[in-house]
Parts: sequence; structure tokens; C-alpha cells
Amino acid sequence: PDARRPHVVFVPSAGMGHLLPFFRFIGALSSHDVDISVVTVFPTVSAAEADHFAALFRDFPSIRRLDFHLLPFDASEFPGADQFLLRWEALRRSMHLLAPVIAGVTPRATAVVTDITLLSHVNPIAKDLHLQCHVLFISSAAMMSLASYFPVYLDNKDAQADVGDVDIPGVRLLKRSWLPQPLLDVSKLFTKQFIENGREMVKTDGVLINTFDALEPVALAALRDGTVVRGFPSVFAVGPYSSLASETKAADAESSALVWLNQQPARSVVYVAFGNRCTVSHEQLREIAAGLEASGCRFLWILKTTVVDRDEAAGVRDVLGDGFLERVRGRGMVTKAWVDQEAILGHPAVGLFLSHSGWNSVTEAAAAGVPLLAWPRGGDHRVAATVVASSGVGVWMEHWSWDGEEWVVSGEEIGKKVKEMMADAAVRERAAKVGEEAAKAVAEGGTSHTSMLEFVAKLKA
Ligand code: BUP
Repeated sequence: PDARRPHVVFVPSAGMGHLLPFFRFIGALSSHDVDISVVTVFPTVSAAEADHFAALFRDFPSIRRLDFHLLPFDASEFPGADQFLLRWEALRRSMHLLAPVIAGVTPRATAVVTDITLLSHVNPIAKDLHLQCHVLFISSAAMMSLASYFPVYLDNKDAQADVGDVDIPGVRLLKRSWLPQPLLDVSKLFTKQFIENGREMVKTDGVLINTFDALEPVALAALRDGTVVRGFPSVFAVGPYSSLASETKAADAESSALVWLNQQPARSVVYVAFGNRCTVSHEQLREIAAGLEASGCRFLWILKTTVVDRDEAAGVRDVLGDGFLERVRGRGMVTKAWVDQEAILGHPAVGLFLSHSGWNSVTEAAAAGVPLLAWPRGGDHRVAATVVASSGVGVWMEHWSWDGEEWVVSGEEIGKKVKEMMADAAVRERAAKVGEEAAKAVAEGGTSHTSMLEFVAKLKA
């Protein structure tokens, strides 16, 4: 074997929002001269994760699967916690078992690429084994700047004072209400880990981000030149990633959504999806339905009624009521199936994306040049929404919230905004421009393409 051929071990976390960027990056890297192994935990949390893991190993037979067995984990310590958070915790508690797995691979591993949620465990393991360690960051450069600056911010602030607005040097001020809300409570397990992982970042060899220079020029420059945090490692902005052929196949078998789109006029359809881990109150779902109906526009709505796809019991009809589907028949399609979102966004019939602005969705809208109407839910969505607004890919409804238990965004307001954006040529042009920049970035000689080659060169260094 070629002694200089790198062997990269990927350590992904759980949840499709985390796994898809891993799979897509791995797919892209596999066309380069490197060996790849993927640490794999079964059973996965959701059925979609299991399908996509299977598809990856089927479509890339040269990629090695490293089975990793979790220690038994008692979830009763965390009553009511989301199953994905529980899995992250279970992973973290088993991380000391990872070193022998990585040490045992042949040919010998040369680098580890880890999910951010596991960094503070994985980086020391990589260092012990004298391997490079890179982070594959699943969110924006803006969020990367928050993750790496937040520990510094806490060190410099009065320990008694509340977490307030965070002014990230060289990037932007993030209002307190835009932060992932658990960060406001530094005693939370999630926050402690966020801080630990954020501190560890400067000790890595590099970070891979699913973004591109034209989308986030300011944050990328500030990360690279050390304005955010001194001594920051190499930043590889290698996005937007493309979905894999296997994803298209894993999507709903007859691709009924795409068949339906084929019958719709150009740019006439509002695509509505709030990610795959979403639970939205049924009351809010009914307002969304009313809004879509009132907008008069055609729509394709991916409706998730529960957090994990396995548990989905409540039918669309139960949630939205009997009359709705009849009234919008022909112009609206509602499905609970896993769809090929990238193919949908790339379809000429789609004119607007009403989204929770999960980072993967934002990059997919950017790649497709489709205007995004951002209705952030929680987590990093508001930070992503700042990028939606600043890049021109879309519009952020800052006062639309999901948080207020009693407060719901009315169907009337939703319908008005949707209709207005669908008719706005300037919005459409700005988004199309971002789409052109995205295509340039990943083309030969583009910023993301070059960054990928630099990453591969670093693996060989
Ligand atoms: Br649902 C669904 N098909 O049916 P985000 C999602 N996706 O391809 P997240 C499909 O899942 P949070 C479906 O294209 C995107 O790549 C979609 O990631 C794909 O949100 C991904 O947008 C979803 O980052 O929520 O992870 O669901 O941000 O809260 O983790």
C-alpha cells in the first residue's frame, strides 16, 4: 500500500441533520485518493438514519464500516429528554471505547474527522494515537464562530451576570434571543458540553464547514485571521454539499412529490418543511394550513407530526381536519414521507421555501437559488437565519416564533407573507444570484473546490 495514502476515520453523531452532512462529505471525499472508515452505531435512533447508513455502505463498497457498541445507558437520568440528545450522551459515555477501535483499523488510520458534539472526547484520543483531528461542523460559519468564541466570552464576563447579547469579534452581535436557548443556562449539561467542545476547537488541525465564501464572507474571514479566537485552526469551507445518489433512491419510493411537482407550472409552488426532528403544536400546524390555503398558492408540505419517524401515528387528516385536504385538492400536496429535499428545491416548479432554517436546509436553498422564508424554531436556527438575511438567499421573520406556548403565528399573517414573497421579483433575483455563487464555489477553481483540495493535501502532510 501507498504509505502516503491517508486513511480517515469518521466519527459521526446521531440525527439526520448531523448524519446527512457527514454522508455527503464522505461521498465527495471518496473520489479523492484516500481510504475511509465510518464509525457506525446500531440500532440508529430513527428509521431514516438506518436507511441512509445502509445506502452509504451499499453505494460506496470501498468505505469500511467500523461497528461501535455503546455501553448500556440508563435514560431515566434524563426524564423527558429528546431521543437524539440521549443518544449523544450515550455516545459520549462510551467514547473511551473508541481508541482501540481506531487503533485497530488497517491500513493504519492517519486522521479522524469528528462531529462537534464528540470533539472534547475524540480530540485527545486522536492526539494519543498521533493522528490529525478535524471537525466536520454541521452548521454555519456564523455558528462556528459562536461555538469557538462562547467560552472566551464567558471567561471575560462577570460570572454572576446573565448571558446577554454576544458580540462576536469581527463577525456580528448575536442578540440573546437569537442564541441557542440552552446556552443561557451555563449549568445545563448541553451547555457544559458546548463550552468544552468549543474550547477544544483551537486544539484541532482543522474544521470543515458546509458553507462557501460568498455565502458567509465575513464570518469565514474572521475565523481564518484569528479575530474570533486567536490561533484558530485551518478553516475549510467546502460547501454546499450535494446529496448522494443513494439519497434519491432512499426517498419516497415512487417520488410522488416529484411526480406531482412535474405537473405544476414554473415557480408556482411553495415548498414547506421544518426539518426532520420537528414537533410543532397541532394548533400551529392548523394555522399554517390556513395560511397556505389563504395564500392561494400551490404548495408541497412535508408534515412531521412527531420527533422520531418511527413513532408517527397521528395521520395528516387527524391533525389538519377533514375539510382541508379536500379544499386544497389539486393545488396542495401534504406528505409525511421522507422526500429528496435537494431534488425538490432543484425542481423548476418550486418558487419559495418556507423553512425552519436548519443549516442543511439553508445550504440546499442557497445551492438551488430558491428564496427562503425563515421561520426559525430553536437551536442554531436563528443564527442560521442571520445568514439567510445577510446573504440575500431569503427573508427572516424575526418576530415569528414557535416558543410562546400560547402564542401562535396566525394563518392570516403566514398567508400574506407567503403571497407577498411569491410575487417579489427582487427576492427571487437575489436568491438566484446566491445560487450562481454556490455553483461557482464548487466548480473547478472555485473557493470550495480549492478548499477541498487543500484539505486533502493537509491529510497527506
Ligand atoms: Br424531513 C426531510 N427529506 O423528508 P436541517 C429532510 N430532508 O431530504 P434538522 C430530506 O434532512 P435541526 C425529508 O434536505 C436536510 O438536508 C433535508 O436538516 C433533509 O434540519 C436535512 O435542515 C434536515 O439542518 O433540524 O436537522 O431536521 O436543525 O433542528 O437539527
